Amino acid sequence: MSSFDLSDEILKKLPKHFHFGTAAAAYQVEGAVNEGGRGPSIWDIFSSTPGKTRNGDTGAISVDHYHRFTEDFVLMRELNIKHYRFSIAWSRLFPMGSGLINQQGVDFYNRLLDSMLENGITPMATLYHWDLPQALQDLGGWENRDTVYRFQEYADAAFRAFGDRVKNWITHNEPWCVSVLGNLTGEHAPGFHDAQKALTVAHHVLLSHGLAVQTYRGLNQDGQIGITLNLTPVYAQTPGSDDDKAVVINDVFSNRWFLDPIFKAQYPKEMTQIIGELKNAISIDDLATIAQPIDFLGVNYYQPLVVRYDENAAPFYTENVTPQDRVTSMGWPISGDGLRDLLLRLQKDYGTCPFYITENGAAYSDQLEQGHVHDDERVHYLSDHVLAIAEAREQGVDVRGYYVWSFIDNFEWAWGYDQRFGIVYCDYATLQRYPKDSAWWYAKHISRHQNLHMY
Ligand code: GCO
Repeated sequence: MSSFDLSDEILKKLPKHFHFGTAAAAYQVEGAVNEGGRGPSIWDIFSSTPGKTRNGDTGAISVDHYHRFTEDFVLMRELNIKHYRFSIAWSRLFPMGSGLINQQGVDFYNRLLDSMLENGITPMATLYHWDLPQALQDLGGWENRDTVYRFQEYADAAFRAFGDRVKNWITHNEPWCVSVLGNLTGEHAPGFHDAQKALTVAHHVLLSHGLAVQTYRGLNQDGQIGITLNLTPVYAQTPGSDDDKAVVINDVFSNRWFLDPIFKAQYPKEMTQIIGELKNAISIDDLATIAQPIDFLGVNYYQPLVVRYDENAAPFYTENVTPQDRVTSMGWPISGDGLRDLLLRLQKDYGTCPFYITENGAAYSDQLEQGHVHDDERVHYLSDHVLAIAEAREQGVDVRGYYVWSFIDNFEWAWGYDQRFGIVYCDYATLQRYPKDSAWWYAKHISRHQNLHMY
């Protein structure tokens, strides 16, 4: 028994059908970028542009999940993991972003899904995890309203092809990152530095979400659909002072920019002061389309934010003062309480909605020693965050699942292969997989949870 083991009492607070899963994304794990008729995505182009990723790393091979998925699902089964969140690469189904469907791409995901199901693993599929077909970027990407309709067609094709086996759908992963990292800070593909672009892209991504939900409803499939946002609780350094203004600003920028249109059919009025006015992109019915009822909200949570107000601080008069005493190797502060607070806040401000924690996890500088990785810090991290979910449930929040990011170490975007988030270690020289101690910890908790709910 390790000091990070959760008690039976805690585990019992998670209901019988609670999803204990892991998550990944196509470009981060698949590799095989030139196989099966796949077209290039913006991440192929971005990562192979000098200076954009650590060590010039790309996802061209990654962990070769494209060829090794059976091995990965067998290992998942050995680790008692019965839920897997993966993403579909748009450019495998539509190499040019639209037009005729590429049957080889459909066949690949058919094989992937069949293998998952044979191993007793329930899929949760994300339609867009940042890999826009480059052919659509060449026409303006998400800044071009046409991309919204191309996404709707792609979503329709995916629902029709895979909806018999996929009952859990996520339209988009983290539109904030798509907009801000891709178009304002330029850290991610396509790499622009333009606030107006970021606003327009966010709006179009949200609109495409609403249209995809409508399309899904129209097909009458027996599944559920939602969206995944990256969210963070924001705290004032000194509550009751000017720092409260900094909280409002950061909360609008990090959370409400996406939550308000989805749940309330409006943008926060403070948006205009914070990053500018959304010009020309909105048509009259857009907000109603964006606010389609969803079956669940996917929450990606990694870290909290503590801020203070400073009149001279650019760009938003706020300074991040989050304590840095316990951080992961990404430099992200660790707080399980932050996840509990975030869930309570979502329930309070946006009403009762089923939640899945669609990503949570941590990177550490893991060392492979004789086939083992002793990643106590990650075990500690996971334990704190599962506990936070149990606490939120106890206070009435309907959290239905927890997906660890990630199953296996993989291509961490601009960080390349420098950051390891997996509960399974990948030796990139041999592509051999080694479950870390955290994987065994997770396996043990899943099986204990199952046994507690046997009757
Ligand atoms: C995310 C990303 C993941 C990252 C993870 C760690 O949705 O933010 O989906 O792709 O790898 O968050 O940074």
